[in-house]
Amino acid sequence: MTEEKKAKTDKPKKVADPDMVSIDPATQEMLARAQELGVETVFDRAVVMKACNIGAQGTCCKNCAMGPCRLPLPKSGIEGEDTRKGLCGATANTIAARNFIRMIAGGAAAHSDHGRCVAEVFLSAARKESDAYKIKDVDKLLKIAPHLGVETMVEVDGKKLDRDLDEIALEVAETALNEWGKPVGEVLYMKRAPEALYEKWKKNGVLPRNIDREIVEIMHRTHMGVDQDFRNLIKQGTRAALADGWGGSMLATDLQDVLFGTPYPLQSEANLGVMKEDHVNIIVHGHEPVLSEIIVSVAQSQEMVDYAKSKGAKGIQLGGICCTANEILQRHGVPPVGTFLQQELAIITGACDAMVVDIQCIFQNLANVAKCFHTKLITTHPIAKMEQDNVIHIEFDEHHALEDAQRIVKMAIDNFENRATEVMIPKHKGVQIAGFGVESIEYHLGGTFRGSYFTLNDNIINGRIRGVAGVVGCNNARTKHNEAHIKIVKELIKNDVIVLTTGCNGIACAMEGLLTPETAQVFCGPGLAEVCETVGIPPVLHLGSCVDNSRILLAATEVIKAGGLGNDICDLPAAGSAPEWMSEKAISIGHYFVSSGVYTVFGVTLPTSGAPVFHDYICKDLEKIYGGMWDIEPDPVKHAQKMIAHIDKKRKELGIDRARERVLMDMADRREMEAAYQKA
Ligand code: XCC
Ligand code: SF4
Repeated sequence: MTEEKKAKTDKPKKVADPDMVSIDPATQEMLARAQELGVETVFDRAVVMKACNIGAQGTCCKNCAMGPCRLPLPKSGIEGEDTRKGLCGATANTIAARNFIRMIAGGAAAHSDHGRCVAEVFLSAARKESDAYKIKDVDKLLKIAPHLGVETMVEVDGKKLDRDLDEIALEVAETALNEWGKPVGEVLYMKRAPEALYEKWKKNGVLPRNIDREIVEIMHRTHMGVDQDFRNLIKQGTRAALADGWGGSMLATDLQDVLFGTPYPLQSEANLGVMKEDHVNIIVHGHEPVLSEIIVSVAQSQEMVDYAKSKGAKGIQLGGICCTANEILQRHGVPPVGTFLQQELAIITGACDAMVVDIQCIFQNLANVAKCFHTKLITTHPIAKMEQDNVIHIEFDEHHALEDAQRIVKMAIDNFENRATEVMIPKHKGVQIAGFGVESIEYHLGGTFRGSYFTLNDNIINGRIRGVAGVVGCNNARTKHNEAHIKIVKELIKNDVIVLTTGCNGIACAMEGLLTPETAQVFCGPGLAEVCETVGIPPVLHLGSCVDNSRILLAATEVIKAGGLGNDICDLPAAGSAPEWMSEKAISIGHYFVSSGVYTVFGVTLPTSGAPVFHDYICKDLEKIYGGMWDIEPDPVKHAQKMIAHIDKKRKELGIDRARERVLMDMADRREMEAAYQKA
């Protein structure tokens, strides 16, 4: 080795500055602790490894072995004709569009395959093949059945009678499963959208035929030498994304609700501070709640609690990470221990006795971190294993789910006494109310006697609520953890925009304490504060996991149905946002929102910047087709302001912009009057 090279390798490894990479004190403390222990995390890797600029621009094609063909945008931009092309002649626009819709395929596949797995468990429950799974929410079953064309009544001797529930469940299960691969027809749930929107999709030829087919067709069309028109490519992206949002994801949400219960608001906490030093800590991480549901019930059983006590623990503390966390939060109040970027940190507390992972958003580095501690890292899904040899695989099967869960919980308890390193759990945690959904918004904003969306609509029309924002999605190690999430949400509620949240944004908001009704008085504009106070809801409503973005679509549809705010989702004073996105799922979600008529702003970056024509097409031209379009804005305040500007534009189009001015004047008038009154 030359002297020069040696000097390079001897240099101390660069690490992240905890205060610079997260706004969350618990994360900062744990990251400092990790560095003290010499355990590397994603934050450190992000400092050492830079992202590839050409990939980030979306203009690297490796769809055949004549490439990778790399087409970076020249620093000075492009004047005149864009002559960049790959070996086959593919333009930057074609390459970026192909890459973009392959991301949609990845995201739609992830959500939808999750949905399929739930549908399979649902079928085995309907067939009564499993002790662990039963139909829990009959109301929801009866509510979704008609959307799948399943009769809930039967005619016997000329009389209409309620149909047998088992029969309904079985037909729902079979029809639902068929949605993935049926040979003819279209995805049934598309008809749940407002009629105007459905007709728009039909006219543009983007109604998905079945869920799997649209994903497969993306892989075909983006294969070397097939579809080479970015407009036609994104059209297929639209079909697949719609099959995700209104198909796979919506079915996942619905069937999970029927199996495990429709969420209703409940209180919980969030952040690493929910872990307990004197308890057995079991953390479930990933997305599919089918196993974690059973783990929750097993861990809460007296038998297991007693067993934990026999091993010297005071009890069992469950926690979640990512969307598995959101699933068991919204149905059982189990607290999330953190967002996506905190997964390694949960182990570094030294108090995580088992981390049980299923699918999606799981760092392979968890295995390397777990090696430094006593933590048992358990993979549970046949499609998601890890190569490291310290990882234990306990394959989950719905037919012996109870035994699997018992084995896992017992393993965690037995591991409690193996804790070696000094435990360090940050104290920080936030209180939250979570578990909102289409049904509970109806209940809360409709009042006890009038369960409907009229009250919400009234308050939007009269301007107390300026508009509705869906703020969702991941963390991204290329940007400061949670900073954009929190700044954007605060800016929105300050301007009377009510926020619906899911995914890691929901967890971030919970950690910051934004999910409590009390927040309204501190951070909200006067109109939204008044509504929140009157009905007793937080200004930020947590609607669940990533697949539960389908709840936002349906809530928007309910708002249209209640009347007075147009007849299509694109008429609503509403906008979408993913401040710190990173996953392919986020692109699929973003695109089904755009194609459903929602102006959707992403933070960080968009992998389209290297192909200006394609970029403009999805950020401008799509609005003319679907009423929604993409945008990118890394600056959090500007990001929120763009959403608000869009909301105001829609208010104006609806002719309700003046109402809001009046409301604000009313508030000022009232204050003046109050001041005068007090002086008198
Ligand atoms: Fe994963 Fe769903 Fe993203 Fe969080 S938000 S990082 S996808 S867990 Ni959906
Ligand atoms: Fe290059 Fe075309 Fe092959 Fe892509 S498909 S790698 S652009 S030759």
